[in-house]
Amino acid sequence: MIVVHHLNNSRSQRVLWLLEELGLDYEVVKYRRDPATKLAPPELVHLHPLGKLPVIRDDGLTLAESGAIIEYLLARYGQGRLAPAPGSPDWVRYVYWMHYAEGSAMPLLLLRVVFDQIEAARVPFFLRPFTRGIAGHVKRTLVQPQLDRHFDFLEEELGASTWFAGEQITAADLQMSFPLQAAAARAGLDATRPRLAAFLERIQARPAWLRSVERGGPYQL
Ligand SMILES: N[C@@H](CCC(=O)N[C@@H](CS)C(=O)NCC(=O)O)C(=O)O
Repeated sequence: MIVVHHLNNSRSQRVLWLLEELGLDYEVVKYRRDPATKLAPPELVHLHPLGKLPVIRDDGLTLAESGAIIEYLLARYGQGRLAPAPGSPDWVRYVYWMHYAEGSAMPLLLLRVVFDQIEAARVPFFLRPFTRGIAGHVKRTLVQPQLDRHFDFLEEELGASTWFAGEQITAADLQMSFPLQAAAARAGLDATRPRLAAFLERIQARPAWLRSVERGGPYQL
């Protein structure tokens, strides 16, 4: 039986979603973020040295990294579902978006979260103008312009096809769900990018997505 170690409000939601799309049996072991720090519980290092989720266990294997988990599950159980035919033009786009999600989008979004935290940090009053000023400046001049450029690019790409890798939903769309949901929750992605807004509505209306939220618990980024 596949076991998914799942953290609330996190990337591991897309692993549950994938398993629901594939109609596979699985078990969920739930962990909760610390309400103050938002970090995962420290005992996770016994599961994987990096202490991050998702992690799955399957047939004696322990595997971390959501992209690797998705590729593993599809290779082992996908039977050709949720991926374009290898070598096809859609497949090249599929590979691109599978990597883009964690390789390009998430680092920038994390930067935004870090500078938001620095801006809001409780520091001695005489330091506040400096921390706020510097964080605000970096966000305005460096982080947000980059994010906006990515949002424009993504909006444009969804003009070329219904899903990120063609006319059928693929695991690349599942992998892209988290950065886009995070961007909508925390980085200014809104209805001014209507294709991205429609993408988010479309995925969150899928029966398999809704079942994954029932299994994993409330999802609120
Ligand atoms: N690139 C990794 C990132 C894993 C990751 O950072 N997971 C977050 C959840 S979204 C986590 O475990 N955060 C809790 C913590 O850092 O303590 C993946 O895609 O699986």
